Amino acid sequence: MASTNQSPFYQRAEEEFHKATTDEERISCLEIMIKECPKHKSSENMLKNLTNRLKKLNQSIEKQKKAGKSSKTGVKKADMQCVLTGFPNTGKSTIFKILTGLNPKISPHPFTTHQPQLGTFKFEDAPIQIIDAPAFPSHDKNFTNGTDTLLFVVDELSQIPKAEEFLYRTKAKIILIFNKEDILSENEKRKIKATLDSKYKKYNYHFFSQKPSIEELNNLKKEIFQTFPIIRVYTKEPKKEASKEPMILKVGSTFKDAAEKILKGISKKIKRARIWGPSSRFGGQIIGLEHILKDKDVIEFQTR
Ligand SMILES: Nc1nc2c(ncn2[C@@H]2O[C@H](COP(=O)(O)OP(=O)(O)O)[C@@H](O)[C@H]2O)c(=O)[nH]1
Ligand SMILES: [Mg+2]
Repeated sequence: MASTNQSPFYQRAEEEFHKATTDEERISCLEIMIKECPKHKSSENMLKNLTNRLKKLNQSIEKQKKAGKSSKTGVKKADMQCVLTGFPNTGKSTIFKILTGLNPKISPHPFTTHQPQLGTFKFEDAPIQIIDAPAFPSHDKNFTNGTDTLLFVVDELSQIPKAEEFLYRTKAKIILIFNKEDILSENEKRKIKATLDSKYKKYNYHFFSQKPSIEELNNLKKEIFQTFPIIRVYTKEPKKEASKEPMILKVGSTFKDAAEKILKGISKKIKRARIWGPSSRFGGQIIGLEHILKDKDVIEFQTR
């Protein structure tokens, strides 16, 4: 692949492609290369070549998945996952502790977090997985590129442009957390806000500090929750209460998707299904497998 005359992003992705150690990394590089590759006649072959490689890698990953091998991070990804990311000492581990109640190492020395730490917090009744991962530049690209939502923690504006080189190829939604609000004067905070609103408009930002009020904490949780394209669906057995813990499904999921998530193959054995909640015309409506569910639906079904 000749990379001369390609965009800097292309060249960078190509470099990283050659250094990549996992198929996931190779795929994200190729996706950028394909996006950046000029779409005219003279690069047709090159584009084809890239697309073929991508296809093969995707197939190989599918195979690995079927064989039950986990990805390189060694972390089983939950339905909703977010990763704390940013430079050392910005307060990531402190936020992890506040959200999860777990005790990671917190210290004024940079790079205290060497191993990713895994935790969970709840927004309302839905569990969200959170990972306190090593700081830039020793971050794990599989986390920053592969997670659903990045909590990008900064305590200085200058960290934003510096981080972009680590974040440019992530597929995750990003919430920028401007941390250590407690040490900012009103005037400093106002200036920072103005810069975020003008120069860094693409980020949803959130001021935070180590002693948040219940309301501030809940607002952060809610904002994180809202980045996930999911719905919560509850199951119930006839004449019983609905489950307290929801199932988490992608937006647009059908009743069949829900049933299959409970038990693979079960949808073929369903005799009757009923629904209550936002997607039902009336409580207890009988539905078919293709019925599209909405957030907070309750489903009940009997099998043959
Ligand atoms: N003033 C202030 N200091 C904080 C805050 N959050 C964390 N720190 C301090 O910043 C340092 C680094 O925190 P840590 O959570 O280990 O950062 P990490 O390296 O990003 O994980 C520690 O000395 C913390 O006590 C905050 O909201 N306000
Ligand atoms: Mg840390």
